[in-house]
Amino acid sequence: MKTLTVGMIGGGFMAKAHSMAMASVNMFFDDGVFLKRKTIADIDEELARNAARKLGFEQYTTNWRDIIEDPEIDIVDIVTPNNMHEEMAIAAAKAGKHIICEKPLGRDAQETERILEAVEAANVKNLVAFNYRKTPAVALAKKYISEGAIGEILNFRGTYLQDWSADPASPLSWRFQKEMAGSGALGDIGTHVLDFAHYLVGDIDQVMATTKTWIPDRPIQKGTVDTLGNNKSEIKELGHVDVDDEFLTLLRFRNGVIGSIEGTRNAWGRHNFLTFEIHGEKGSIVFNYERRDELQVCFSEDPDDRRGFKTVYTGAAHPYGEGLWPIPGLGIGYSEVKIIEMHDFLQAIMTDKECEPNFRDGHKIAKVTDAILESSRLDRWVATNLSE
Ligand code: NAI
Ligand code: SOE
Repeated sequence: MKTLTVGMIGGGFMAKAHSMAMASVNMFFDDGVFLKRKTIADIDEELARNAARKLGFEQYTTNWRDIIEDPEIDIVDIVTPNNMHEEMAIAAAKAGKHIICEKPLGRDAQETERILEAVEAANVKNLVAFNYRKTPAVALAKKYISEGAIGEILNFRGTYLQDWSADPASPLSWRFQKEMAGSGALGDIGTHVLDFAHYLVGDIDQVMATTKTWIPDRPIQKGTVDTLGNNKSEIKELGHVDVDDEFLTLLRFRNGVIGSIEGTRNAWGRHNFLTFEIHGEKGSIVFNYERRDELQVCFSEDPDDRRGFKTVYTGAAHPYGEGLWPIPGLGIGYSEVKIIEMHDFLQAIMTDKECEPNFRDGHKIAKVTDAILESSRLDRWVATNLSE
């Protein structure tokens, strides 16, 4: 068993998810690697100390560069707000560390291009955390599509609807500030659906979009962690939201497929309503992350009196089934999805293969994201220029 040593930067929500995956991955998959959680960094000292204790790190620091400069550290895991990804990822690449970086890879495609250049020059493994494509049902959809089970794809419809910011009292965290987030619902949740589209259908060539900010001002939030609307601010003063609350976009894929995506964090009653529906010449596939054990499929070749959607519950017979629970329906959760992501990252390191999705994928998604914002501004179709 090889040991690889980890430094994690950021001590909030994703620090917990990634640490849990690091602690559990060996219980599910045999990758031949043990991850030693050495150092966690957070700018908030109390938070860093607590994160180290709770998440199983040997030590903490308030200076993330301590992690970069530590020669024992093999892997840097970046789970900070989006504005820090570029500086941290480039420094980690220059120090020769393998990198996991949360999505979106950067605030815009200029940043992601520089990050991509750095990892390619350093030849280090790099994974961008579009974890939802690791859900077994989504990997199964990919398998059906690759095997031609629904024939040539005609269209892709995606949504990501949440409601944690629908209340105007939901505070002005970093996610509502362009300087830190880059964009709003688009970069935060839209990028996950764009990743589905990119993974399952292919490159997006053109977009026609509109964006909207419904709640222009919110109470200023105390502290550096975004509590996602769960704690109302004690501060009455309002600050300005300068990102989108909602976006809609039409898509033209390079292979001729057409599609649409919509995303909002202000849809009361929707929590993690991340869906896609794909129609092909020979059938259809439907997925909803709120029912993530299930893939709905319909095949045109079924007899007229039997044709309709059936539900496949993922289990041992499906992607990643060898490591997960032995009976379908026991339940795939966010934890399992993050464990699979970690397993794929370790596999890439151990077998010297490219990570999927990697920073090249993250850069492509950033180019599409930029084009969506540009299209909304210009009120016309905009090219994504993915091949440049
Ligand atoms: P969070 O607000 O819960 O935590 C961010 C942490 O980073 C805070 O503890 C903050 O103090 C720390 N931080 C800020 N600047 C820092 C610096 N210079 N050095 C060290 N620490 C610093 O944020 P969350 O939700 O964990 O998000 C982090 C990243 O993960 C974002 O890029 C976000 O888009 C992504 N994310 C991805 C999810 C997924 O499903 N893939 C889910 C949630 C977030
Ligand atoms: C908030 O919208 C959030 O935590 C996003 O940042 C994640 O990427 C998403 O997966 C869950 O919701």
